[in-house]
Amino acid sequence: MARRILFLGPPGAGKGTQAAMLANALHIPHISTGDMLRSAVDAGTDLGKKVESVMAAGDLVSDELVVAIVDDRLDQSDARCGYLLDGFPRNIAQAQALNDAVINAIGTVVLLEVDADELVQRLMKRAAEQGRADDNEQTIRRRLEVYEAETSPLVDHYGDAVIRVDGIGSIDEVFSRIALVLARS
Ligand code: B4P
Repeated sequence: MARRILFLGPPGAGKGTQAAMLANALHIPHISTGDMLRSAVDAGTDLGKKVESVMAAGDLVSDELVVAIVDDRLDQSDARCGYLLDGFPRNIAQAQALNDAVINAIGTVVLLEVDADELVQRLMKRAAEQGRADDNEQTIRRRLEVYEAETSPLVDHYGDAVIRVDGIGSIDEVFSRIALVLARS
């Protein structure tokens, strides 16, 4: 059966980390809008030039740009047998912009829950280790505000499809929790 899974959660909750592991285990593509946008910035493409300053400020890239790259990605043949969406949709407008067939096909929404102190700690640690442009204290606070205002309403939007998973613990512990709830769903 094709699995179509969506990962929700605040910045630093472990979406990217867990989504990559789960997609690998399920042999489905891991579609991360954050990764696609960072690649565009690194490659200096027209898209990258348009989004660089927005991402560095911790704001959301325009819905039009993001929906277009996701639409293109979902049209690729490897996405026919399922996919894991990480970081998309980021607001209700993006959720509504996906066509009905895609929205109806999303079977499971995994919501990773982590408290704000731990989120800031993780992202500051990554800032020290990797130096991502949007991992600095001011931008991290902005990203958390944007999550609360724009993204958290998606939890109600997806209603019964949402499975809450405690995101505190080691990466392997969190992965085991996700695998368990998915096996039951
Ligand atoms: P994303 O790339 O989606 O970044 P993020 O929400 O900050 O989370 P990320 O996946 O990187 O971190 P994770 O929680 O895995 O977005 C970046 C930017 O792109 C956005 O701010 C926006 O500008 C733009 N963007 C992306 N999608 C968009 C969209 N749809 N619409 C508009 N704009 C969009 O991990 C964080 C850290 O925690 C890592 O260092 C990890 O190693 C660590 N960690 C993970 N699990 C842990 C654990 N269990 N214990 C301890 N540390 C852990």
